[in-house]
Parts: sequence; C-alpha cells; structure tokens
Amino acid sequence: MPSSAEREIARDVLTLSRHVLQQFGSFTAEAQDFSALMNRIALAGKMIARRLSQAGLIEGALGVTGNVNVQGEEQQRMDEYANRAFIRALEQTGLVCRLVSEEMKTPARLPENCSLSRLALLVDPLDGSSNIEANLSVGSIFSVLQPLEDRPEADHQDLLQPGRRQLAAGYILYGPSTQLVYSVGKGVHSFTLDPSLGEFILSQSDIRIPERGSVYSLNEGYFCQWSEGIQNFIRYAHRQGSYTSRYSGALVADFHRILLQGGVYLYPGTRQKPEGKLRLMYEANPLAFLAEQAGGVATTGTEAILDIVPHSLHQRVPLIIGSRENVEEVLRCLEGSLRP
Ligand code: AHM
Ligand code: MG
Repeated sequence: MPSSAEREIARDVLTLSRHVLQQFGSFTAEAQDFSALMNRIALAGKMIARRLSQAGLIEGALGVTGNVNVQGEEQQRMDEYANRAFIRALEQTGLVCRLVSEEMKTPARLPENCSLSRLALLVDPLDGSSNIEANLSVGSIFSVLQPLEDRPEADHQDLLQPGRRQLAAGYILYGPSTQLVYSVGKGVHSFTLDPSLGEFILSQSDIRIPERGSVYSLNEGYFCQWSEGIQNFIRYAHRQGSYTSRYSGALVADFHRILLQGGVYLYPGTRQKPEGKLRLMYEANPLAFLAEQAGGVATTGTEAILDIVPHSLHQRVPLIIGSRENVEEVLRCLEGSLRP
C-alpha cells in the first residue's frame, strides 16, 4: 500500500507537458513540439491568472483601453494584456509561425519561428472579459491548425479550414482555481494549476460529457429576438420542469460546467444578427472539438460546427453545444417536431 507521500508524488509528476508526450506515445519531434507548445500556452495562462488574481491592486490593470477591437467591441486592459501574454510566450520558441486573435484584425507573424514551424495558433485571449470588473470567471480559448499546403498564404486563406482539421484545442478557465482543458484528438483531459509548484497537474483524464444534463445556458434577455424554434425550446424547458438555468456571461465557464455535469449552452442568432456573437475559429471550433471528443454535440442548428468551411478568420456563428440528448431536444424544437 503506497504511503500518502508517495501518492502525492505520483500525482504531482503528472504535469501537462508529460501528459502531452504520453498522448503521442512517443518522443518524436512532433510529440516534443506539441508538449513544448502546450507548455507555452500554459505559461501565458499562468501570467494571465496571476494578473487577474491581483488586478484590483495593480494600477492600470482594470478598465478599458479606449480602443475598439476587430469585432467593434470595447477593449478591456486585461484583453490587451492577455493578447500580449500569448504573443510574448510564443515568440522566439520556434513553435508557431502565426497567431490569430480576437484582439487583432490581422494575425501576428512570429517571423523568427517560421523557418522551423508552420503551425498557427488561434486564440480568444480573454473570453467573457466583461466579467473581470466584477471578479467573476473568465477564460482563454485556443486552437492549433496546420496551414493547408495547397492554399495561398495571402489573406490567410490557408487557415480557412473546417474545425475537424484542428490538431489540438482547449481552454484555460480562471475561476476559483485555474484549470486547463485540452485535447489532441485523443480524449479530453483537465489540469489544475498548483500555484506552489507553478505547474498544471492532471486532475481528470478522458472526460465524458453526460448524455443528458439539467442545465440550459443562454442569455434569455434576447428572447424576443430569437426564432420561434429557439423560443419554443425555452418554453419547453420552462414547462418540462427538470431544466435549470445557469449563465455566467463567460462561455468557457458555462461550457466547463456542461462538460462536467451535462446540459446545453446556446448562443443563437437573432433577427438582427443571424450569425450570433461567437467567433467560429477561436471560440466555437475549439469547444466543438472538445465536445465531440467528450461524446457531445456542437451545431449551428443546421450544420455541425466542425464541418463549416470558414470564409473569414473572424466570422461569427450560432452555437448550440453540449450533451447529446439536450442538443437533440433543441434541434427537434427548431424543426418543429417537439413543441412546448
Ligand atoms: P467576448 O469573447 O468578447 O468576451 O464575447 C464572448 C462572450 C461569451 O463568453 C459569453 O457567453 C457571451 O459573450 C456573453 O454575451 P452576452 O452578454 O451577449 O450574453
Ligand atoms: Mg474575448
């Protein structure tokens, strides 16, 4: 029977970088590169987590920059910091050549990396950033793509590929603890930051999303602007009695709850904005990749998120994501075969 100290040691050596190597089952150059890449993403996450934890004390950490980002949204100072953290964590590493971000109209080129790596990293550096001022959960979302060889690099057309081709995807959740969840296409695994070690330690491997859950998660303030199908799903959820509503305003936090406990998250299009709000390439795609890896579903309502061929880096997409049975209920309301 191992002692508690031995069990502690066995737990603490299961770090993120070691786990990535285990996922590849080898020490090939590809495995080493992915391990190093995940380590640098984790470093950006640690920098962001540290700044968030002290934001109320650091002069100039909170508030808005006065700039408007590519989405036409007011940029928070923490958005800008998080974006810089990802760029600086990845430059001069040889790991990714281009970085696409919600906060930048055109991708950042990391030219010194390009002779070594052709990979691209796509990020929402700080998702749900309107939560920051109130000290609520936020996240970072990431996706890794191999640019297509047969498509021109001009206008980044070589990155406009369906989410099914993602090589890796994940998110970092800045909550009561900082958690990193990722997949390289071999299941979904979560890690918790141990601040005393400065390492992400494996906390749950091969996460499976429950087939059904009781949570529906969406901003009901937009009720009058939705299609009849979405309105009918909400009426159905209200009348059915077994649903409960949870919405934090941060997709990463709401998705994380559903990944672990089941249910459905929705950000549908509205009459004014049929594409909804969320971005395909660095919000919907990475979470759809994780959802499918965990046995769940992600759809626009008419098409699997991962099958969409993008037409631009920053395009928006309606998102319905979560447990298989709950998503099917939404789809049946949309097609009219399930009524409240
Ligand atoms: P952001 O990336 O600009 O923060 O926007 C994405 C966020 C999601 O995290 C969240 O689910 C949603 O926007 C909240 O939007 P709304 O206030 O319209 O419900
Ligand atoms: Mg954001």
